[in-house]
Amino acid sequence: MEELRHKYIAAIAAAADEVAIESLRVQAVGKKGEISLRMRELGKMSPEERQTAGPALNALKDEINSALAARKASLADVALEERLRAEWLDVTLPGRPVRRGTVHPVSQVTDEVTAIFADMGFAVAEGPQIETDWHNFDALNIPGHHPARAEMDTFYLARPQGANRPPHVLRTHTSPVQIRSMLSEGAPLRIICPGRVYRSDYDQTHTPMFHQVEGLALDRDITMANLKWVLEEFFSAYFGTKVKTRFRASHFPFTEPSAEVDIQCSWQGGTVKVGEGDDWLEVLGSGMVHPKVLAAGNIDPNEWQGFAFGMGIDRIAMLKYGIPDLRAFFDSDLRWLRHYGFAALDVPTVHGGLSK
Ligand code: 2NM
Repeated sequence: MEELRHKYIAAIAAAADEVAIESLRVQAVGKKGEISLRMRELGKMSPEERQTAGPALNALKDEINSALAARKASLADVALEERLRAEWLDVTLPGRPVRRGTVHPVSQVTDEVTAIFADMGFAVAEGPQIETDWHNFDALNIPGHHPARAEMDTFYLARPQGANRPPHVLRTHTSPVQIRSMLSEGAPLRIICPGRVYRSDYDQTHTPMFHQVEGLALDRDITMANLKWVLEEFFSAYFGTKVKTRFRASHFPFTEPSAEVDIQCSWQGGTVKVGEGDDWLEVLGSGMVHPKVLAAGNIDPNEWQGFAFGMGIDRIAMLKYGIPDLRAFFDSDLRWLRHYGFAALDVPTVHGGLSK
């Protein structure tokens, strides 16, 4: 019995895993195990022998069972210790930084401009970037021989000879959107039209695709005075300081009279500052919508009149945010985008202050 006890206690202590423990359990205290076989032999013993052997076998069985359970528990402890060591994690380490994209200055400024004009009751209208030459030119009183229509300024879409559709162009301004709005909404009307426009031109200050915002206000009694107030209100809100404007007589086919608008600025060490000084910077074209343009938009020029204006978004973005090179706007250089881009939550609102 002492031999049995020794053999199993030593084997259990040496068991390396649960499989070994289970096999020892079957071998020692299983139904056909050694202890069970010995217990079956109790019947053949004399009553005296059985009196001592019975309790001793039971005690041994209990002892082996406890040793098995203890070994099992200690193996589990070792396994847990090993996992804790291997899967150790420093939860106090800083997170890995996630590189976020930025909002392009053109998008930011478009949102700023939209917020300011929305505050003055202008809705946003959008339209196709591929236009018929009627919407882009004829409806705007730009005749067939006008230089703006020449191949060199306008991107014409290929049209097979004898094709059964009008010539199409990449829009050269967003005015065709205003023609479409006149036709679909009628008067009165107060809209701005921001978007991409295309002209075949590429140098220091021109890219073949750029961004414009045009405005249109039609009612029975709109005048140039309303235009001047709206523009001064706009520039002051946009630049975050009172900005004077200067109107110079000009000429556009789609407005009569027409004016180019300058904003007050100063030059210091090669950088321009808006809203101070006594220099002027040309930023905008405008005028009273030509009666022929109203008529093309199916609006009666004897009943309605209004102002329109157009300016470059890229240009006013450069002025406000001190961006020196227009062409870099469209290079998609990540270093440039990270430098001049805006945080996604830097959302412009009139009440929140537009300039930061
Ligand atoms: C400009 C300058 C002057 C203009 C005119 C119109 C329309 F469609 F209503 F007639 N929209 N925009 C306009 C007028 C645009 O850009 C320099």
